[in-house]
Amino acid sequence: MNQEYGADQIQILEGLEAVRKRPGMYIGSTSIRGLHHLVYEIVDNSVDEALAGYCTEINVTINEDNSITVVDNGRGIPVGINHKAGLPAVEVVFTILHAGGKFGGGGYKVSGGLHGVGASVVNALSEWLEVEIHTDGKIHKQRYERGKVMYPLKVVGDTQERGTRVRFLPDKLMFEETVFDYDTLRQRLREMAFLTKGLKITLTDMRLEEPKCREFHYEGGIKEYVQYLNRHKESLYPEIVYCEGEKNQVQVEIAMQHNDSYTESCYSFVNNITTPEGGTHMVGFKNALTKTFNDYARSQKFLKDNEQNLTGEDIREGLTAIISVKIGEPQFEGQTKQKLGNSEARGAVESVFSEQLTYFLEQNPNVAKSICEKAILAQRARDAARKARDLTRRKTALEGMSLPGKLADCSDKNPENCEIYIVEGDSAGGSAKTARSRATQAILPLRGKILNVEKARLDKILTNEEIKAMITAFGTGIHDDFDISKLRYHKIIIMTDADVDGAHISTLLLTFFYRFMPDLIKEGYVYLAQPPLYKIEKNKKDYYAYNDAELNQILNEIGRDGNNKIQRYKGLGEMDAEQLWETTMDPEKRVLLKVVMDEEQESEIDVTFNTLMGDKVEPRREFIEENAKFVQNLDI
Ligand code: TSJ
Repeated sequence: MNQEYGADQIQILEGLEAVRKRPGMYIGSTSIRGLHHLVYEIVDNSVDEALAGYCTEINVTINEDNSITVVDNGRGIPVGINHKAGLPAVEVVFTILHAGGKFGGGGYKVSGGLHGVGASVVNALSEWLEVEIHTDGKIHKQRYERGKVMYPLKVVGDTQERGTRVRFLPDKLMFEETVFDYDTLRQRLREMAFLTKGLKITLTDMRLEEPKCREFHYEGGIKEYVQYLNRHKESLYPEIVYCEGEKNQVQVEIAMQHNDSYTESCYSFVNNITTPEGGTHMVGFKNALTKTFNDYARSQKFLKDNEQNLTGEDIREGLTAIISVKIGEPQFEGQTKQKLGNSEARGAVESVFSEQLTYFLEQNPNVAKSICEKAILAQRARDAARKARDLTRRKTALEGMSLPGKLADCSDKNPENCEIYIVEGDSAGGSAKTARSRATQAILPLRGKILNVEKARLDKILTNEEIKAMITAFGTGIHDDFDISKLRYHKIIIMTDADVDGAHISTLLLTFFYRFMPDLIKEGYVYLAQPPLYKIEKNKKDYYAYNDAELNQILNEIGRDGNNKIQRYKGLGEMDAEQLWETTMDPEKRVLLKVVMDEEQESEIDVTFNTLMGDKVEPRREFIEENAKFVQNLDI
């Protein structure tokens, strides 16, 4: 190896050793989530090249050996010598830890895109990494192993193409898991494509016998994103409100459209990174939206002089929106650094959006009128809801939180030990009450279908008996009053029949939790019980199967002959208390599925729920079939 190389290299290796010592500090975690971050870290660099206007296509491949290849058709990472480091620029990118930039404050990644400083971290955490740059007719190549340079950058061939190719294999010593999930990458890459209009991104999975390939390419960018998010809903008007502009070096892009539901789905991004807690850009958007609509509604006399202003919530009822800003130096705040802090973003969004929205409303009076009318209806419903809520609040205050009559509560008062089974139907509820372990298991039977909260206004939801019963049983309150420390049970277990209706009820309940008490799901308190589908009786012994594969397995084990009696359970009601206990409720034997939610993919979860709840039947079936994706296997 080249002599002059030595001195510089030692220093460099020290840098990357720090990453290998505390990987979580640099990529957030060493779980599967951190593993996927490696890919985003590399792809971000190609997206930056696209934003700079030099790259139109990015190809991501999961190779057979679980390594990842990212190829772009940009200018190629510069191969010339960087004079400060005395090394080719590409080597600097992969071997010098960039202390500032992305890895500010708390030490973990707070900003993507625009700077491209994460490649060395990926390199440090890879068993090996190879980079190939195609430029000026030559292919330049370098290989690293666990961050160490294997040979100086060299020319390995001729090429007519232009661009950068990186292939890396995550280091098994550094990650709890090293198998990439196709769906996770697919969702994030689709999001990136929506956020970067015109950019074509492909994802190929070579691990399968028949490789899977998807292409994401949206000329309309976030306009198409809004269309996509609303795809299973009835939109209030055909147009997508869209605006784009720049002020004080903040690039602003907004797309929005109302649908006929009552829930708000506004998602914000900074430099293509989602900000689930919003921040200044979101505040700017909301301020501008509220003010512009109130001004318009007054000028058009939709609101009379003696009537109250519409609130932001009224105007955002049923709104799907994407707010995307690009900033040179984003500042992130909040515990999880998911909230934008830059004050200039608020002003920039407010000014760009107000001006263009005012113009849009003047040009599209029909759209403006539909939105105003919906907001005014929302305002009236809100008044009615407040009255209903005040009534329930006063009631609980007077009666000292009386628990619902149908609830069979448990005797233990320590929430950590307690579980509540929410059971479909009175008859199954009865069996569950007999079967349960009284000390720690409470039973709340629900009658028939529960209200679809996606399709009802707040006043109706809050007066629904089943919903009121759940709220009082949990003890947490809802919305702004929600207080998770008051939760009376640390396991909320949904128990429904193992059929399509049962799945539908489960998802109605999950939707209610997701909309009104999302922390229950985020904190991992919600579970689905798994009743068996079959009972097999042979020689006085009972076997239970939870799916068809298991049934086959059991039959293979015990022998397929005339002595088998197979019963297919059509509902919980067909089991007696003892069977219900044994198969579904006994903590020693039961299977529970934990409902999980990936906050980074919040917009996707939203869609998944909506898909199920919407009017169109086809996507609903799809969802039920895919239902398992929502949940993780637990305590088998
Ligand atoms: F950083 C990296 F290694 F992770 C990486 C960077 C990975 C991949 C797949 C692509 C890239 C990348 C970098 N693609 N394109 C670029 N472009 C530049 O680095 C570049 C090229 C030219 C100039 C210039 O000013 O001439 C500037 C830059 C930043």
